[in-house]
Order: sequence, then structure tokens, then C-alpha cells
Amino acid sequence: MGIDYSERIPNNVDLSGDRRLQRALEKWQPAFLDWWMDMGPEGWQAKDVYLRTAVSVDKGGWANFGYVKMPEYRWGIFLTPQEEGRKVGFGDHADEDAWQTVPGEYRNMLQRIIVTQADTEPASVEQQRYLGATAPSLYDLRNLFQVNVEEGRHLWAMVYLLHGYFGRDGREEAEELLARRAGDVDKPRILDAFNQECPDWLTFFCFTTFTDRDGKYQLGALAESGFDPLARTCRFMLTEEAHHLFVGQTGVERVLRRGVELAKQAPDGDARTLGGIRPATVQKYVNYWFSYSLDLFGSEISSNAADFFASGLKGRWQEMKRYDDHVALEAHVPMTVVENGVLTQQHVPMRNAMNEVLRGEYVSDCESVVEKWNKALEQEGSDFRITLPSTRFHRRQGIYADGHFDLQGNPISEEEWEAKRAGWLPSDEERRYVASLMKAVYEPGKMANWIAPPRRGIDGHTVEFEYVRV
Ligand code: BYC
Ligand code: FE
Ligand code: FE
Repeated sequence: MGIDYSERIPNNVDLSGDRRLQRALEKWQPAFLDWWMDMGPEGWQAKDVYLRTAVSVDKGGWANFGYVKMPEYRWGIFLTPQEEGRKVGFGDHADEDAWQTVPGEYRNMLQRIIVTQADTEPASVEQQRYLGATAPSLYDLRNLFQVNVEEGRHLWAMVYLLHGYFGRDGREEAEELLARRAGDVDKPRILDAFNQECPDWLTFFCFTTFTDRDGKYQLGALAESGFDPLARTCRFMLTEEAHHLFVGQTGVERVLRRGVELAKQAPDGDARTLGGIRPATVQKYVNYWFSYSLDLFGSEISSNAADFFASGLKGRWQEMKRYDDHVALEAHVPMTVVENGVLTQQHVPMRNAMNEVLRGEYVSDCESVVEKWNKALEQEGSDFRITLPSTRFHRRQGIYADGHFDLQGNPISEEEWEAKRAGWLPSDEERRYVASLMKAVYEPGKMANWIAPPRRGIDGHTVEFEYVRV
């Protein structure tokens, strides 16, 4: 499938064959660029950045590297190739032909799912827009911008669906996506995690580890969708997501390694004495972003989720590969619920437990990341180990949101919560300390003192490569 680069919007969806859609998108593009200039990476729009651009969906072909000024990035629309004879895989329509147009009865539901997914993409760019001023290295600066432009492309991917399949409603929603703002009191982004601040690089690395990882699982569930254009769009988005997760995981690991190294050199054995970050501080940031990201899966028991599954719009993680029963009307999921402040076991019908099932997959994946961090701590000779808090800890959404729980998930009183929270979540003092370390290092190959260098560079280049021309 060739892409016509003479077109303004690179794509493999035969845009030029659909004048109406092309015009809608070409009208939205200047609005997107205005938004990007206003809300995208502050202070870096005129610089050359060594970025990867998708130019096709074939293996290898989608990763083209070169210097680009971000506003000139070719945000394109790419779907993985259509599978001949694809069927709806699950729910009440299992084995019917997959939908190539929007099924009328599910129009609202489908639009809501797409808008919610879409909203997170520009939100994350807004949250990260000031980080360029404090990058620990040019390597990290470039990775930040790579993540940013790709989240921009993910927005394009969703706006293509809204414009292409939802008529005037879709066009209005596409405009709204550029009007809401992360953290704005009057017009906030839809999901809570995307209204939180991302003021420092430790936060950025935790965000890309935990919040982008929600993206992996939500996109995975939508990649199973019976609405074929959504499935194909999400499959391609997933290929880009891997790099975002890499940036997060290796970023936190480098902070941990350097923290241990500095603690060993410090006369009092404290990383902070020599300007490092204590692993115990990293743990608190992990607690914060893990719990906020758990909220992104919605309530443990959800009739919305049951409807999404029943309608064939949103499946489970690797629905076709990993499950046999795609109707899911018989099975139940054991769940710990809170009744009058006491934890009890309940068996929830599978369809109503879909959010929790997806969250379970996510948690196991997070556990394997933590294992890698702990291996790094062990290699550095530290006894410290990172752990994930209970999924009940610090929740704002779902069945645990009303109570208070300790790190192990035991119910505690509000007084106890208030007394202990500074030991579990980053305190103001710790946030100020981390912020005080955030001083930009823009010399090729040099690293800020609080972070270890990466093992290798990007696209076969050395760590010393000039990833951004300052
Ligand atoms: N914050 O039954 P419930 C990514 C609302 S990340 C605020 O619990 P449901 C990325 C919910 O909307 C992936 N509100 O939930 C990462 C509902 O509202 P209404 C994003 C929340 O509907 C990094 C009410 O509570 N993709 O791509 O089953 C960088 C009760 O609903 C929250 C998606 O989210 C929250 N956390 O599931 C860049 C996929 N949670 O209807 C990008 C699409 C719930 O009562 N979204 N609510 O007004 C969905 O599939 C579902 O909407 C959710 C929620 C899984 C989010
Ligand atoms: Fe994304
Ligand atoms: Fe991402």
C-alpha cells in the first residue's frame, strides 16, 4: 500500500478517493497546528529533532529517522491492512461479518469510546509541554518529543475515525478535542490521570511507564473491536506505543541506578546528599502513578463495560488468541468488594467484570516491569526493592474509591490515611526536591547528575549523538 507524499496528509486510507473526508481533515489540520503551537512542546518548535516518522505500515517501513522541526512533522493516518473475511470476534454478534461502517444501534457508544481514547492523546502532550526546559540530556529530550509527536499522530488516528464515520457529530467532537485542556478547571480532559501535573522528569518516566501502559491495554482491547476501522487503527498505534513504554521503564531504571550509585559515594549513605533521588522517593511516585493509572480502567463492576463487550466493540486483551469462550455469559470473576467497610468475596458475571479483567492483565505487565527495576537495584548492590501497592490503594474511581486502604489493601480509617499518606505518596517537600534537580543538560552525551546514562542510543547512534540541535 503506497502513500502519496504529494498529499498534505500522508495516509494509507485512500484519502484522495474521498473528497469530503479529505476536505474535513484539511480543515481540521490548521486547527491542530494552532493547538500544537499553543500547547505542544514549549520553546522547541523551531529546532531540528532526530525523529522517527511513520511512512508506511510494513515491517521496517514505518520507522524512518531524520531531523525534523516538530511543526513540520508528517502526522499521518495509517491502518494495518484489512484482513479478508474478518468476523466480529466476541459478544452478541460473534461470527457475524466485522463492520466496515458504524452499526447504527451502537453509534453513540462507539463514538464515546473513540472520543475518550482520542482525548487522552492531546492531553498527554499538554501535560508534558514544559519538560523540554529541564531535560536531563539531549537523548531524553529527543525521546520526549518522539512521544509527543506520536501522541499527536494518535489524535489524528482517532480524528480520522470521527470525521470518516460519524458525520457532523464526529466533526464537532474533533473540534472539542482541541478545546479541552489538561488540568483546566472549566474544560478539563475527560479522564482524571490526564488532568494531573507532569512537572518533572521522574513524573514523566512514571507516566510513560504506567499511564502509557494503560494505553497499551485499552488499545489492545479496541484492536479486537468488531468495528474494523477502529481495530486496524489501534493495531498500528500499538506498534508506536512500545517506544513510549521503553522510555518510561528505562527512565525509571536509570534514576534508580544513579540513586544507588550516589548513595554509595555519599558519606552518610544518602543519595540526596550528592544530588540524587532516593529509591524510596521513586517508590512514592510509583504509588501515585500506578494508582491513577488503575483508575483509567473504570469501575471494577461496570454495565458500560458489559455493553461494550456485548456489542462487540471492545474485547479483552488478546481476545482471539487467549480466550475460548467469546460470549462470556456463563463465567464469573471472583472479586474482593467492600461491604460496610469490610472486604468480602463476590462472584461477578464476566461481562460486568471486563474492566477488572483488563486491569488484571495490566497489573501483571506492571509487575514484570517492577521485576526488571529490582534486578537493576540488585545489580547495583542495593537491598531496596520497588513494590506495587494494592489495587485498592489511593483509588479515585471504582468500588474502592470511597474508602481508604493501606499499601497492602487493608481498610484503614481516614485519620490513619491522613497520618500516613506522606509516607506513601510524594510529599510537597519531596516534589520540591525533585523539582530542584531539574536543570537542563543540552551538551551532546552529557547527563544530569541524578540519572544514569542509557545503555545505548537511538537508531544505532551513540549516546553522544546530537539528537536535538540546540
Ligand atoms: N476518570 O463504568 P465506568 C492512552 C467515568 S490511555 C474520570 O466506571 P467505563 C494514553 C466513565 O467515563 C487509554 N472519569 O467506566 C496514555 C463513566 O462516565 P459516565 C485511553 C472516569 O465506562 C498516555 C463513569 O466514570 N483509552 O491512550 O466502563 C498518553 C462510570 O464508568 C474514569 C480509553 O480509555 C477516570 N479514570 O470505563 C497518551 C479507552 N474512569 O458515562 C494516551 C476508551 C471512568 O457516567 N475508554 N470514568 O459519564 C473506555 O473504554 C472507557 O470509557 C473507560 C471507562 C475504560 C475509560
Ligand atoms: Fe497514544
Ligand atoms: Fe503513548
